[in-house]
Amino acid sequence: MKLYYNPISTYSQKVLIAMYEKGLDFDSEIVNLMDADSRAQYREVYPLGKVPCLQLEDGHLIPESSIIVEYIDPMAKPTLIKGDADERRRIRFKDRVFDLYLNDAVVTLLFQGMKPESEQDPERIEKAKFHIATMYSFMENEFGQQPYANGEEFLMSDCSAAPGLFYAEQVAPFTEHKNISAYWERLKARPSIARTHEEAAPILASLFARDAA
Ligand SMILES: N[C@@H](CCC(=O)N[C@@H](CS)C(=O)NCC(=O)O)C(=O)O
Repeated sequence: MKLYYNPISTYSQKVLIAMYEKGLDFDSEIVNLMDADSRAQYREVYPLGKVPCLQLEDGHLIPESSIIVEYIDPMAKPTLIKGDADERRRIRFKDRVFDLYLNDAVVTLLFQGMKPESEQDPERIEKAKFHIATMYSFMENEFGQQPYANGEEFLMSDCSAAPGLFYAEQVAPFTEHKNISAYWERLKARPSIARTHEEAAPILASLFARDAA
């Protein structure tokens, strides 16, 4: 199987973390989302142009990060979506809210912050800040009671929380939330997550150097 992804993409990082946790072998192709030719070429593979996307040996495509994690979950341990129907629902719920209201909101702040102030969209910024503040309050309470998003074990929901928190350190610091901060320290200590940061670092460094030039 082959993963189309980009190391700095939050949704790609979510899938990479799951892959690395499981130690799965996969081919990969980096899609340069900043480059028009690379994007156009990738749209020949997957017309929506979104990463990540997993391609199976027979050419079949599996887009969407959560669906990819669900697909690879039975392939190797540790299992990332487990328990009875209600426990699985709770894992999927957190996966989804971390995607929609943490990850997307943080990326909105990141991209809006790269624009000159006159081109920023104050309404989008306000909405993103509201989503992040609401998520922080929810997460601070949850992580006061359990070490990981759905209890004692690292699961799919934690794969989803990590990329948003990685970028949140820059645009929506959570240092005042001691339980989220402690959770983030636990996440960063995991080899799977540290590896995604190492892979993203050179691309982020060149991006910021280019912006500063
Ligand atoms: N719901 C999708 C979201 C994927 C997504 O938005 N990926 C971003 C990168 S993090 C992307 O491909 N952006 C390029 C574009 O929208 O053209 C998932 O969970 O995989």
